[in-house]
Amino acid sequence: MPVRGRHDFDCVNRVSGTPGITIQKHVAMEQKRSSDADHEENTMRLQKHSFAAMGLAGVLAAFAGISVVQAENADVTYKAELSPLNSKTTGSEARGEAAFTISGDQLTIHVSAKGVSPNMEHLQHLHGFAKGDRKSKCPAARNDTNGDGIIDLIETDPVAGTTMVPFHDDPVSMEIVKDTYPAAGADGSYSYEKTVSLKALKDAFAAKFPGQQLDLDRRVVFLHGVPASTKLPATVASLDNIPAQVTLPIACGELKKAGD
Ligand SMILES: [Cu+2]
Repeated sequence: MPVRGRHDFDCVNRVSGTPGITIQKHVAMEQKRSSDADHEENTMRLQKHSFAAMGLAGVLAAFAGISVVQAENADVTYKAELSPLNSKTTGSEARGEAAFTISGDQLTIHVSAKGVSPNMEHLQHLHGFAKGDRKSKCPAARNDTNGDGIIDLIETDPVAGTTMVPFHDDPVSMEIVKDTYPAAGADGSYSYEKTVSLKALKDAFAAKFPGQQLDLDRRVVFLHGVPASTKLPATVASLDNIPAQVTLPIACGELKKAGD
């Protein structure tokens, strides 16, 4: 089978420093193998190449007209591309992606970030308007209303709204002040993933923001935080007694339903 032959080549090539010799040996061995052994090997290869296999399955299904059925049962995903904010202050361009995948009652929240201050926790939230049906936007330079060169958390309110859902170890708690937000490694990156009950989160959301629904496609995701040692002008505002370094917005992205 030509497809299997191709996989053999790929696998050997990846693990071998001298692909030419190994491939020859491999092919020779392969020819001697019984069909049982072949079957077992094929199963392993299929697992290794499951992405490729899924891609092919998807294409085949589309041609067979099964795609319509798949679309009805498919997961719904909302995504935001996170772009840097206040990079002059942070000294690096924080970027990333936030994805919310709904599958039945399961909502899986995934945030990946890079270019953030290393070795520290980063607050990350869903922000939005607690009143009306306004769509949030990420702030721009013009939202630095006091002209101190920094868009602080309070200055994001008029365009993005308020802090709504925390992405730490327990989003359903809706507790914003918590020390279980993800921490970046020494390389200034992190990956956060949490699955919650969609119903539980919707209920908690409605209880905290009466008259509002989660409405992911009109919300934004913010990442926050620079090291405590970062010098900030006294004009940089924060929430309550939280140091401005902790809440400083470093990246933002507007959520869109995937495929829209
Ligand atoms: Cu926030």
